Amino acid sequence: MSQRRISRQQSFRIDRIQAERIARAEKREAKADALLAGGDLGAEQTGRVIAHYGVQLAIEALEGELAGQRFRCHRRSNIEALVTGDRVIWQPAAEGQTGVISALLPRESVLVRPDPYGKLKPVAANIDRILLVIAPEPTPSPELIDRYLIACETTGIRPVIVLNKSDLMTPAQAASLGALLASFAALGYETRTLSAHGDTGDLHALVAGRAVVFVGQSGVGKSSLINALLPDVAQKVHELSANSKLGQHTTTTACWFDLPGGGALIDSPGIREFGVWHMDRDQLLAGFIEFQPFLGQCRFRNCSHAHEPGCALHLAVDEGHVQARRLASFQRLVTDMDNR
Ligand SMILES: Nc1nc2c(ncn2[C@@H]2O[C@H](COP(=O)(O)OP(=O)(O)OP(=O)(O)O)[C@@H](O)[C@H]2O)c(=O)[nH]1
Ligand SMILES: [Mg+2]
Ligand SMILES: [Zn+2]
Repeated sequence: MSQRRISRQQSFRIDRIQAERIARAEKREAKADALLAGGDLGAEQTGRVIAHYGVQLAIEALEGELAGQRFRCHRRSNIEALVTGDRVIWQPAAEGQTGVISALLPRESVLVRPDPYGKLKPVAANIDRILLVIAPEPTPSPELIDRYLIACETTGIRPVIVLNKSDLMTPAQAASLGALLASFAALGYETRTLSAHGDTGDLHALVAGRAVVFVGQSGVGKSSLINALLPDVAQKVHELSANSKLGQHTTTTACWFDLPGGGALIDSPGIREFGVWHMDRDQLLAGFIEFQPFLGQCRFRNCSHAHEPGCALHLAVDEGHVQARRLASFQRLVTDMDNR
C-alpha cells in the first residue's frame, strides 16, 4: 500500500467540503429537532435501521400496528451516527413526511472498517454471524483475508470463510483455493465452498435465524448470495446498488433484509483495500487467533516477535503450531502501521 499524501490544495478542498457537509447536517438535524418539539409526530416506538439513503435512513417498524413497514427518517442532532442494523427509538410523521429517530438502543455488536483515510466507520450493528466471502475472481490474497479476519475478530464473532463461484473454478484453482481454505480451517475457522449460481450447499442452514453480514472484496458475489437466499428481494438488492462503470451492480450501502423464518441478511459494500493501521499492536495480535496461547510466553515481556531470542511465536513456528506465513503477515502489518 502506498503512503497517502494529500496536497495543501486538496486538504483545503476537503476542509471546505467537510464544512459544507456539517452545515447541511446541522440544518437537517435542526429540522428533526423542530419536528420533535412541535409534537406533530406519532408515538415513540422501536425500529431498526435497514439502510442509509445519503442523509436519510430507512427504518423498519418493529412493534405496534406499523410493525414490518418501512419509513424514511432523519435523526435527531444529539445521537451518534447510526448504522444498518441499529435498533432505535423513532416517531413516525404525518403521511409523506420523514419520521424522526430520537435515540439509539445499545448495540450488541458492531462491525467496523476503515474508510480510505484510515478512520473507523461502523458497517453493521447487532449482527451475530459474519460470512467472509472470497472467490476465484477477484483472486484472494491470504494477507487480505488476514486483514478481514482481524476486523471480524474485533467484533467477537468468528467468521465463516465462504469460497463462492465454485462453478467457475478450473481444476488448478480448485486445488490452490482448496489449499488456501484448508490453511484457514487449520487455524480454527469454518469454511465452505459453494456457488451463488449453483450448488449453495448448506448456506440456508448457515444463515437461518441469525443476523448475518456478508463481507469481502467487491465482485466476490455477496449480493448474489443474498439473492440466492432471498429471491424475492433480488430486485431490491439491485435497486439499492449503483450501476458501476463496468455495468455491475456494486453495493454502495449496507442493507438489512429480513429472513422469513427469523434472522436477517446484511449486504455490505466490497472494499478494495482493508487497512488496519488504525489499530494498535495488541489489537492486531488479538486478530490472529492461533497466536493467543503463545502470547505472554516470550523471554522478553516487551517482545515485538520480530528478532528477539526466546520469542514464543517463533518457537511455535519452528514447532509447527503457527504458520510462518501468518507470523510474516503480522510483521508486515506492524511495519505498515509503524510507517504511518
Ligand atoms: N458464475 C458465477 N458468477 C457469480 C457467482 N456469484 C456472483 N457472480 C457474479 O459475480 C459478479 C459480482 O457479483 P455481486 O454479487 O455483485 O458481487 P458483490 O460481492 O456484491 O460486489 P460489491 O457489491 O461490488 O461488493 C456478478 O456478475 C455476479 O453475477 C457465482 O457463484 N458464480
Ligand atoms: Mg454487492
Ligand atoms: Zn515474541
